[in-house]
Amino acid sequence: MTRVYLSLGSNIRPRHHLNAALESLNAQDTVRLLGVSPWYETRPWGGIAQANFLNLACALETDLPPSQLLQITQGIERRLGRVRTLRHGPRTIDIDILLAGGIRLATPTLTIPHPGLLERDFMLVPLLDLAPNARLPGNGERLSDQRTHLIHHQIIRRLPGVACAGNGVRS
Ligand code: PH2
Ligand code: MG
Ligand code: MG
Repeated sequence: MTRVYLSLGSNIRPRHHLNAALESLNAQDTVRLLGVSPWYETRPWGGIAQANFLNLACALETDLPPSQLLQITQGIERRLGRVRTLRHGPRTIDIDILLAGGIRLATPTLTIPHPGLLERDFMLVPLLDLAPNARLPGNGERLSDQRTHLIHHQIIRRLPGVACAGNGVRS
């Protein structure tokens, strides 16, 4: 089993699409959803004027290799109406793989750890909520030590009323 952390984001009916994506992940036979971070309202990163996002992270366990997990997450994105028009533009749902156990991977379609993880607060901060002791594969650096090196600070606020369902997630 591999412990995987995903980053989810949406700025088109974000509450609806994030809930729908989490339900779809939970409904997969091949993955076990372990926990969901608090939800964050974030300013758009990437230089395009667009609506604010909601971002969160979730933890799951799976036996699937990352390439097959990507097929699943892209299937969910398609079903939730994701249309790839503008790079970094508005989206109903974006599901990115942040970490997958001790795996390091760089292919044309998938890079793990996600290249934005150490730069964008909306990826790192929810992950640390879920997994405060998480480490980077390879050098084993603690992700919590990387927080001061973030370059993109998009988080506006943590949404109230959505508790961190870290139910049994150990990192
Ligand atoms: N995703 C993007 C582009 N910009 N900005 C925020 N705040 N959150 C995102 O998830 C996001 C973004 C491309 O994946
Ligand atoms: Mg993304
Ligand atoms: Mg993506």
